Amino acid sequence: YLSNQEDLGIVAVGFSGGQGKVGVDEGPEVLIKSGLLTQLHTELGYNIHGDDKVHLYPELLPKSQDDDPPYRGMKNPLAVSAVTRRIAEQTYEHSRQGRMTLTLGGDHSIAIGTVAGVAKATRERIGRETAVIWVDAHADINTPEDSDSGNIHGMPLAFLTGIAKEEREEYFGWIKEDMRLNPRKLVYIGLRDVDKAEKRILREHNIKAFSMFDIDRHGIGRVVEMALAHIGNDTPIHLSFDVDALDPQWAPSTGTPVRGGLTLREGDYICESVHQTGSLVAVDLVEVNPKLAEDQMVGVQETVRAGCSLVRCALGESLL
Ligand code: B3U
Ligand code: MN
Ligand code: MN
Repeated sequence: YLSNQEDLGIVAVGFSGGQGKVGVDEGPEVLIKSGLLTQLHTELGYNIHGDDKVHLYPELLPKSQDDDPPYRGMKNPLAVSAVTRRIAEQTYEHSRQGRMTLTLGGDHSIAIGTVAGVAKATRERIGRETAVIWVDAHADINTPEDSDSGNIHGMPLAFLTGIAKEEREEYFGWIKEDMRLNPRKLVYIGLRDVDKAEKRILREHNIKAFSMFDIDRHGIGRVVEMALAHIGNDTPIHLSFDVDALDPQWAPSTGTPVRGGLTLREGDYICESVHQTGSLVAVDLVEVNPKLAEDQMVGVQETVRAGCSLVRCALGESLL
């Protein structure tokens, strides 16, 4: 194992500034209230580190929208940059100590912090580059200039890989070389809503991506096998799971649902397989928004159950 299997560092991030819909900041609270951390402790035997309180980072947020005007077309750039910088410190601290690191979001912009912090810690701890498996309906690799929405949750991988460049510290210039993700170590699973400019980036940088088409064609078993083969053995893996990778049938309570997604079993299978490698060092679960669902009660409950299942599978529930 590339992380200590007894110790789990938790970062619960109540943050929604990477996109426009309120409610995703309540995701971690709902996941925790449903008993997720208790299950991880009592059923899977992890020692839980880090406060179980949800971080809202009020001291880092600009006083008003007027204090955080768009920059290069990005919305809430100062807030997202400051919060993700702090998250990077939190995940770095857990990961440096060899803990498996679990981050509950929040929108997917928070992965700027989680990936940066874990990448730096893993470089220092075992001298290796971390690979990222990004499970998502979307590619989240828009540069600010390419983005139609200006939402930073559609950009994290552009900043993490260095494809989007920025000098100013307060606008993600804090992401230094030792925090970066090598584009060759990035693999996607589940894509089905990718912008034109993002497709060009994936092609130009030769980034490995398995879309829903590939899953239909080869089956989830073969796709995961190919994804892991691309990463290679003994490479630390950070699994960043956007709940919208699942079909809205399983996870309706999310900001940008896209039909034709993964079944819950396919999602769980990805998580189980990644756990089984023994190389997992960090997991993110993001974009659970309890305020969004056609049928509020049923939809939220289903999404939360699905999210908890994914996390438990990634942390070893299915091992016999
Ligand atoms: N690619 C679009 C849409 C999107 C990305 N991530 C989500 N939605 N969740 C964008 O806004 O960049
Ligand atoms: Mn995403
Ligand atoms: Mn998504």
